[in-house]
Amino acid sequence: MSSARVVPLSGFQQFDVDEMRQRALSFYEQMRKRRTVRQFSDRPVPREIIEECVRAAATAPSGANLQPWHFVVVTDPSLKHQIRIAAEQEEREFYQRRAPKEWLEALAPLGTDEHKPFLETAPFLIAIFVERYGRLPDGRQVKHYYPTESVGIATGILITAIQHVGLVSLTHTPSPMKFLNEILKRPSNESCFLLLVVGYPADEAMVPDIKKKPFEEVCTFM
Ligand code: IYR
Repeated sequence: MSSARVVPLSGFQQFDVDEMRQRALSFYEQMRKRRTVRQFSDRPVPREIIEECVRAAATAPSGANLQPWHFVVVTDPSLKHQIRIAAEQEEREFYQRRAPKEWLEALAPLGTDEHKPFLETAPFLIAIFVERYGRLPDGRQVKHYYPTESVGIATGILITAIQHVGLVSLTHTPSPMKFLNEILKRPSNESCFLLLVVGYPADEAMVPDIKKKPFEEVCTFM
């Protein structure tokens, strides 16, 4: 017999098929407008907006419900400055030396380079950490299951929530990201999954002219 403690499913919403169709369409219409933005305004965003978005992210399903994530929301200008300096140093290495030609060619349509001023301009940097394993108060390790997948799902929800409230984000992946553990004082069982830059777009923001693959290419019904 299962030893799971269960409660009735509550809060599940059902809609008639016409309304489902309408909702599916309008959600798609909203999501297709999402663009990754690299030019941010310094216009402030109330902290509670970001807090609710992170709360939404932390509802994500996770391996054995162990919730192997930690979100560090950075607003302090001196921390942002340190992050920018360290990220640009890694990125210079990447663009000038480490990146193979093939990778640079794949990035060319995005117009990215080692300059990351948005790390100081945007009001929020959210460093999303994966807990590779958990730690009990006595220091013993707890195995985590599918931590990367779990944090990937939570991050997707976070990006969606940010779009939903009328802000933009940039999924930034300075590589390697170890410096974020040091600057943000995170323990060694955590590694940074992604640095999400969040705020309003700059008035003059431009985005690359890129397209999503056609539906038929990304989905098969069988
Ligand atoms: N981390 C670098 C390079 C970069 C890599 C990928 I894959 C991108 O989709 C975009 C950029 C940077 O942030 O510039």
